[in-house]
Amino acid sequence: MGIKIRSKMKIKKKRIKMKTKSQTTTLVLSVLLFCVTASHAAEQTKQKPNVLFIAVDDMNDWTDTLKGNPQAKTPHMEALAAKGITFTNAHCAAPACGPSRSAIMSGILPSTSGNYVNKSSLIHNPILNESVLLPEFFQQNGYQVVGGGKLFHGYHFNHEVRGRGFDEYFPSKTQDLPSFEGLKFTSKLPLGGWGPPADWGPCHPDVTVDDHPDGITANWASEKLLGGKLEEPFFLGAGIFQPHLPNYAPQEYFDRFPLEEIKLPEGFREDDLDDVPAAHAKMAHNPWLKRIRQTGQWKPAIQAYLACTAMVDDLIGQIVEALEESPYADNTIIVLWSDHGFQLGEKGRWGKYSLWERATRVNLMWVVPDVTTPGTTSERPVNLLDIYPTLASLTGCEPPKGQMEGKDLTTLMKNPEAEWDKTSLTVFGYKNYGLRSERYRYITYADGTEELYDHKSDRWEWQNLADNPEYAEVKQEMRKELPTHHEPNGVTYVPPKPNWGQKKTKAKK
Ligand SMILES: [Ca+2]
Repeated sequence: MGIKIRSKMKIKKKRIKMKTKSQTTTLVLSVLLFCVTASHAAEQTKQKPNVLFIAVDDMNDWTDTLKGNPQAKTPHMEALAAKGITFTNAHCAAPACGPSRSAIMSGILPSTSGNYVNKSSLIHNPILNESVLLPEFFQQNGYQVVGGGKLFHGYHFNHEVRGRGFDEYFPSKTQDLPSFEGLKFTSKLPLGGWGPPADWGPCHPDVTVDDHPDGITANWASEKLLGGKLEEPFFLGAGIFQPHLPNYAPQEYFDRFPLEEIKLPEGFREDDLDDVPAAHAKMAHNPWLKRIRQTGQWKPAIQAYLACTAMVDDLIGQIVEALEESPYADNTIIVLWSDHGFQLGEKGRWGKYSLWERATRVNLMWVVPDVTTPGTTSERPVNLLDIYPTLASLTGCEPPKGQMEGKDLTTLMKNPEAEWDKTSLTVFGYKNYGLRSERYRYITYADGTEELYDHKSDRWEWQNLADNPEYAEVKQEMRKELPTHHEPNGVTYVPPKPNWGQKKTKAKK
C-alpha cells in the first residue's frame, strides 16, 4: 500500500515539473530539455532497482502462506505475502542445500551441470565454474554486492567460492555462518550422542535471538539497510540458517508451541511406502525417523522445527522492516526463498533428499515495486531456477548468454493466472527426476521405476497411480518435459568436517 502511495506522489511531482517547463521561453526550454534529458539518462542508470535477497534453509511449507501445517505461526511472512506475490506451487531444482543453491546461483539445472548432491564440487565443475554466478552478475552490472549468512551451500562458500562476486561478506569471505558460540543450553540435548548437526532444543533462558547466528545475520542485514551507506544499486543477500538442523532457538520460541498441543504431521501414514518403488531408498537412505520414534522424540522434534520456523519468521520481519524504514524502500525488490522442503516423518523420512512434495515445495515470495500487486498468489508451477532470469529481467540487466535454464516470472507477477505451460523440475542424483505440473507429480528414478500423484484429490501423495492404465497419457505428457541431457556426476569434493562448536553446547554452569 505504502509503496503505491509513494509512487503516485513521485508521478505527481514529475507532472508539476513538466507544467512549469511549458511556460518558459523557447531558449530556456531547449536548455532545460537538454538538462532534463541528461539528468533523465543519469537517473535511469541510478534508478536500477536494488535487490534484497533473503534465503532460508530447509523451510518447508509449514508456513501460514503455504498452509502445510495449521500449527505453524509465521505472521511476518504473511505480512510480506500481503505486500507482493507468493508462488504457492514453487519447487527447488534439487532437494539438498548444495545442488539447490548451485542451481539458483548459476541458473543451470543439476542435470546440465552434474552438480547433484552436497558433495558435488562447484569450482571443480567446469560448467558451474565458468558460469557467471549471481553475485558476479550483479557486480558486473555495476551493483554493490554484499552478503551475510548462508547463501551458497556452506562448503561451497567457505572452501570453494570464497566470496567470489561479493564486495563484502559477513562474517567473512571464508565463513558464511556467524558463530554458534553464543548458544548455551541448560538441558542435555535429546540426541546428544549424534552430535549437534542432528539435534534440537531450547537454549539457556539467558540466550536471546541476538546471540543466535541467525539473529546476528539479521542484525547485520538490518544495520546495513539502516546505515544509509549502501551504494545504489545494491544487491544485499541475507541467508538465514534455520530451520535447518540443529534446531536451536531461544526458549521463548519453544514456549509458543506447548508440547502437549503438538500434533504429528497430517501427511504421515504408516503404510505410505507400500506402493512406492524401492529406488527412493537407494537414492538416499534415511534412518533418522526410526531413531526419533524409538526415543520418543517425534513431538519434541516437531516442536523444535516449528519454534525455529517462528524465529526465522521474526527475523524476516526484522529485515523487511529495516528495509521499509531505510531510504531504499521505494526502489528495492524483495525476493524470499527457501532452498527446499523438509519431511518430518512423512513417507518414513526425517529430512530432505527426496522427490516428493514435502521435500521439493518451497517458499518463494516477491515484492517488486510497480510490478507485483499486493496480496496476490500464483498456483502456476515455478522453480527456484527462475530466480536468476527473473532478477535479470526486473533489473534490466542482460543475463549471461546461453546460461539461463529457468523462466522469467515477470509474466506471472503481472498476471498470476497467465497461461503457463511449464512444469517444475526437481533433480536428485543422476537420472532421478520429480516433475510437478499444476495438478500432478510425476517421479522417475534412474532404474526406470515411477510414481504419479494427483494433487487434486491427494495432497499428501498417498496413492501412487503410476501403474494405473487410466493415467498412461498423463505420464506420457509429463515425460515429454524431462531433460534430454543427463550430465554424469561431477567432481566430488570432500570438505573438512564442520566445526559446530560442539564442546561449547554443553550445559551452562
Ligand atoms: Ca538446505
